Amino acid sequence: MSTIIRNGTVVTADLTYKADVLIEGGRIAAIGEGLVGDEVLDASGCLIMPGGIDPHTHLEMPFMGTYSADDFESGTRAALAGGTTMVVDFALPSPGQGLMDALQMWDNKSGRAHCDYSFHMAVTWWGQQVFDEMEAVVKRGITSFKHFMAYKGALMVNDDELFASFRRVGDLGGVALVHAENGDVVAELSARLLAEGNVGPEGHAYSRPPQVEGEATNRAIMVADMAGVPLYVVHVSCEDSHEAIRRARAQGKRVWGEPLIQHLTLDESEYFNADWDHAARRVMSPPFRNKSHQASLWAGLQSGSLSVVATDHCAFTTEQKRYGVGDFTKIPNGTGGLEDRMPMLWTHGVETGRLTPNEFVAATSTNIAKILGMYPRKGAVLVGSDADLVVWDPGAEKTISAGSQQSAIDYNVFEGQKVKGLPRYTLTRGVVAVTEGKLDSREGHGEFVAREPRGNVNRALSAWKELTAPRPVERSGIPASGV
Ligand code: DUC
Ligand code: ZN
Ligand code: ZN
Ligand code: ZN
Repeated sequence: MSTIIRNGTVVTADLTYKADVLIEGGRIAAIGEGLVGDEVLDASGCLIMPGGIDPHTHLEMPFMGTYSADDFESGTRAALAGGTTMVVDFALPSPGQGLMDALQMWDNKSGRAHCDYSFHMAVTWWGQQVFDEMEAVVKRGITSFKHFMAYKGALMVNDDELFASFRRVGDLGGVALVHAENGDVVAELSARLLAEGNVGPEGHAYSRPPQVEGEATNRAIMVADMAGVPLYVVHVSCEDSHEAIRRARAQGKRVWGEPLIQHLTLDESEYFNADWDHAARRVMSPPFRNKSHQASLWAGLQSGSLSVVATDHCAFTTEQKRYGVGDFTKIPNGTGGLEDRMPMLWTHGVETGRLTPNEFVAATSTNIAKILGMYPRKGAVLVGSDADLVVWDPGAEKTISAGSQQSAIDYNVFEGQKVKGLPRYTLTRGVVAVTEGKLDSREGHGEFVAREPRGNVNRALSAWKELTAPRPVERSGIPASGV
């Protein structure tokens, strides 16, 4: 059985052109004119783009005394409904747990996925076992390792551990990821706020000012430079961390930044809403910022200093959020966004003229496929690529509402927002999973995507090698000791 997508315009990260796309065996078999196929999908008025890749999700993750509410089943349904055809989730060993052991847990959970997926491995503690197992993890096709510089007493790693792990990742040809917030300062500020009676959700934002993110981002960049490892900074929310990334890139360092669709479109006023539930539902780390930081993130996407738009999809129900009544530090951190990322970015990015359709494709799919070593199997419209495609209708509109979403939670942080630009069809490896908002996907259809180490290094300055490859200096005339 073959499928042909007719009458559309192909839009990739660098090209826009009229062509039909023929799909056979789950892959793109031909691109051109006058092709024939068994099943015909009409793409009149639509754009044929690589399906979205969300490289930052937390599905069914044990966290802050509970589990995130969307699992691989509901989470990947939400992804497909919004035009995203692949997610990269974080395998998260609890401190002391082996990496391969954690990977087994994520393998088990992900069997229910409706679309393809891969994993990053989190390094939440350090020791010989972690060092040894990292090689086996890379051999399994997982080449990206995440480090939390926050969540003190739980997931956080200290600088000695960060440096050791970064060096190991570099030697294995992988990429280091960081959640960059200064966890010591956050813990200190949180304790003080609580002691002073600031127990509401707005306390969360006060406990994590932009400086804690800027400081940690700068530190991670410098440690990565000394370790020679490429660095990917997740959820860049403010000018302070963006500025550090911009500067590093201008110096030739291999550093990439990932803003989230939430930070691009929602701001800190959400935490001052008089409704406790409204504010708590938006508690995530880093918190939403003011409009000047938002402008900085948009500028980064336009100039290319920021590379990827993700969601950090980590959804909790209202009931779960209420664990934090009377103490904001107990509100499970996280928001949803998987289903809304592409329509929201199209609406606020392309419709407003901030981004071109090609830049939209780069930010939602192609750039991360390259960074993570899975291009052009993913993130491309090329003969031989997986037929993970979205036939995008730039004229289709809807109002976002929890009542009609795939996510398992009872609200949506974008509730009531009008979006323009939606999938007409979403295809996962050639199978039509969504037709004009109607989902017809299959649990278990998703497959694990193994990735190759890219092996690129992060050496900004030629001096780097001299300074970190020490050798003793031959000397004569050594003075007598102890005189
Ligand atoms: N931030 C969140 O808001 N949730 C999950 C983990 C994180 O870093
Ligand atoms: Zn994080
Ligand atoms: Zn995250
Ligand atoms: Zn299902």
